[in-house]
Formats: sequence, structure tokens, C-alpha cells
Amino acid sequence: MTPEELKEKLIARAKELHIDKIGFASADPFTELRERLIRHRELGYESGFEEPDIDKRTHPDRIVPEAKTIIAIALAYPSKMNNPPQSKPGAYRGIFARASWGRDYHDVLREKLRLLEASLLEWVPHATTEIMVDTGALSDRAVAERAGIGWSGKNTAIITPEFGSWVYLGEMVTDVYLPPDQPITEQCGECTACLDACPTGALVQPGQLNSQACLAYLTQTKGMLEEAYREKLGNRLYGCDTCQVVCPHNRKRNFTHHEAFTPDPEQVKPLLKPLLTLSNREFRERFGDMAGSWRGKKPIQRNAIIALAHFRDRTAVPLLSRLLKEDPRPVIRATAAWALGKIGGDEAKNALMQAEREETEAEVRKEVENAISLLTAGK
Ligand code: B12
Ligand code: SF4
Ligand code: SF4
Repeated sequence: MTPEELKEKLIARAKELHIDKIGFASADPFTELRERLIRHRELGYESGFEEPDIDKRTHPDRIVPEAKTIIAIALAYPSKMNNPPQSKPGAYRGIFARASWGRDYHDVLREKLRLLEASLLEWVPHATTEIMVDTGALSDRAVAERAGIGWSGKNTAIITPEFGSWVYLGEMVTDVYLPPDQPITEQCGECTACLDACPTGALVQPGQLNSQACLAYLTQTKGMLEEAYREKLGNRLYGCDTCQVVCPHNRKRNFTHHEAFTPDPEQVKPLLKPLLTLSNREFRERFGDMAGSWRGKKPIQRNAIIALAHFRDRTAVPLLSRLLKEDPRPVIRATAAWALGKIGGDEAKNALMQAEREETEAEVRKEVENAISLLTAGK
């Protein structure tokens, strides 16, 4: 079989597997990306979730010896929910970003890539392959860009002409030669909607993200959230979609053909208060199969407390007071103290005064004292 014929067979197989886009890239080193990743690190813009070995990130032959080709795939996911439950006073809700809707996309893309890999190995039995989705060493976006899946937008997302940026990416590195595709032309033009809309200014310039200021990153941290960011978080429990929602290439784009990604509205837009009392087991049962639960329940609960403060939900005061008094995790107590200060009222103030007498942890005491001064100044 010629490389051209093999490529055609893989494209046909991908179609059978309901893979929305497939592209082929050479496995040459990513020289330009290497420079960018070094600069990114120097500037302190990394999230810490990336593979730390920059050489490995940019040399596919460190993953598959004699690597010749990277087969890139993309799967489209929905941007709209049917019948989303509405937040109501006393029954406010948080939101998981779209990349966490339905089944964990890592599993869905890996399953498809494994089936594609099985076909390749049937046709080329001596082939060596390695599959990656998100957690692999390579930059999925740099691969997708080189394979012609989409262009790299000013919001840093890969934008496809067919599905906008609502696509997950994955790839297979192999030592089999397949004719490469061409990258597609960048189509952002003069638009700056994403840079203008970003709540924290994390997009420092077109195509460059300071992860440390990005809400998508901050929702996944486990410590205290800096106060300036608490105000910007809104009701986000996991991730942030703002710079994609405003993108004109995503307008009216809602792809629902992968059933696996259909969101359960009660799971992706859950009531906030019940989140705060979930046991580990209950959390795993309700949220364990979502991409957005990989950091466990603490960040989600911390974000839920911040969301209750955002809504100024007075009905949450008894629950927040109990957390402040009893929760064993200082981050949760400290965030509850801050939230009580924001929500205000006599009951909140009493809970804070009691904590001022009893709390011993410095980090929590600081938040308690700040919250009391806020309430005293506001009187
Ligand atoms: C770390 C990480 C994050 C970090 C940092 C994101 C970032 N923009 O760097 C945080 C936690 C913030 C994050 C958030 C999100 N992430 Co994320 N994340 C990753 C991960 C693991 C590594 C990304 C990385 O290395 N970043 C470092 C930068 C420097 O490299 P890069 O973006 O990969 O590469 C591009 C740039 O370097 C650029 N570039 C190279 N040279 C130059 C030179 C110039 C001048 C310019 C302008 C650009 C440029 O070109 C490359 C290709 O576009 C990838 C999976 C993977 N293994 O690649 C997923 C991935 C990027 N994330 C993804 C998603 C879906 C998200 C979220 C949308 C989730 C959400 N809703 O909250 C947000 C989007 C936030 C945003 N604006 O990027 C998808 C993106 C799909 C797509 N269509 O692009 C990926 C590919 C996972 C996947 N397999 O589907 N993520
Ligand atoms: S994900 Fe949110 S915070 Fe991050 S760059 Fe986009 S709009 Fe800004
Ligand atoms: S919002 Fe505009 S500038 Fe940003 S990625 Fe979309 S088209 Fe590009």
C-alpha cells in the first residue's frame, strides 16, 4: 500500500469512528514552539499542568523513536444546554465549563484513537504508535495547527472553520510515513473580542496567555484564591468559556452529535449549597466521570462558596457559618469567612465574631478580621 492509499484508508476509518476532523503532520521538531515555551516559562506564565520537559514537548522522536507522522484528531462538543435550570434567590447555581460537559473527553478521544490505532496496526503490523489526549507531552494545539485542523486564535484556542473552537484535540505519534497536510490560514483578522472580554486580562497579547491570571486555571487551584480574582470568578465552578463564547467563529455553533458529551443539566449547573456538604464518596458518584472533577472536591467547594458570595445569598449564611466553625480545611474556613463578610447581616457578623475568638489558623484569622472590618465599616 502506498502512503497516499494508507492515508485515505485512515481518513475513511476516522469517518466510520465519527471522528469529526483528522489531519496529518510531520513529526519534525517543533522549533518555534520550543522558543515560545522557554519564554513562557521565563515570564512565569505556565500553569504547572504542562509536561515540564520542554525538549520532550517539542521532539516527537523522544516519544516514538524514528517518529515520522503525527495523526491529529478533533471532536466537536456542544456549546448549549437544553432546558438549563435557572438560578433563583435561595437556590443559586454554579456552572462547569463546556469542556467538562458529558463524559470525560479524555476517555472518549482515547477510545477513538485506540480504534484508529488498531486499524493502522492491522495495515502496518510493525508500526510503533503512541496516543495522547491532553495529558501527553506534546502541545495538542501545536500539533493540530501543523496538521491543518484549525488555526491558533488570539484566545490561544485552535479554531476550526467547521466547528469553531468547540473541539477537543488528540493525536497519535507514529513511525509510519503519511503525507502531511498543510496548516490553514489564520482567520482572526482585526477582531479582538476575546482580549476585550477576558475578565482578568489574562490574554496579555494576541495568542499569549498568562495562565496564572486565567480563571480557567484559577478554578483548578487548591489554595486560597487571591481576593482580586474572587471578585471575578462569578459562579464558575470549573473552567472558563468567556473568550470562546464571544468569538464570532463560535456564533450559532452547537454540535450535539456526540451523545457522550450531552450535559446533564443538574450535574453541570448544580445547586451551590448542596455541594458544600457532599462527602468524598457522594462527590465521586455525582461528579467523578466529568473532566472537571480531576482535582477533587476542594476547589469546587471553594469556588461554590465564592459563588454564594457573588450572589449575596443570605440563605447560605447558616451553612457558611457552620463551615467556618467546623470544616477541617483552612482554605474552606477562610473562604467562608470572606463570603460571610461579603454577604453581611447580623447572623454573618456573629459567626465571624465567634470565629475571631476561637480560630487559631493565621490564614483563616486574617480573612475573619478583614471580613469583620468590612462589615463594621459598612454599618
Ligand atoms: C496547560 C493547559 C491549560 C492551562 C493553560 C492554557 C494555555 N492557553 O496555555 C489552563 C489551565 C489555563 C487551560 C485552560 C483551558 N484549556 Co487547556 N490545556 C492545557 C494543556 C495541558 C497544555 C497547554 C500548553 O502547553 N500551553 C502552553 C502554550 C504556550 O502552548 P500551547 O497553547 O499548547 O501552544 C500554542 C502556542 O504555543 C502557540 N504559539 C506557538 N508559538 C507562537 C508564537 C506566537 C507569536 C504566538 C502568538 C503563538 C504561538 O501555538 C501553539 C498552538 O496553538 C493542553 C493539552 C496539551 N497537552 O497540549 C490543554 C488544552 C490546550 N486545553 C484545552 C481546553 C479546552 C481548555 C479550556 C477551554 C477549558 C475551559 N473551558 O476552561 C481553557 C481555555 C483557556 C485558554 N484561553 O487557553 C484544549 C484546547 C482545545 C482547542 N480547541 O484549542 C486542550 C488542547 C486540551 C485538549 N486535548 O483538547 N489549559
Ligand atoms: S479562559 Fe477566561 S480568564 Fe482565561 S483567558 Fe479566556 S476569558 Fe480570560
Ligand atoms: S474572538 Fe476574535 S480575535 Fe479572539 S479568537 Fe475569536 S476571532 Fe480571533
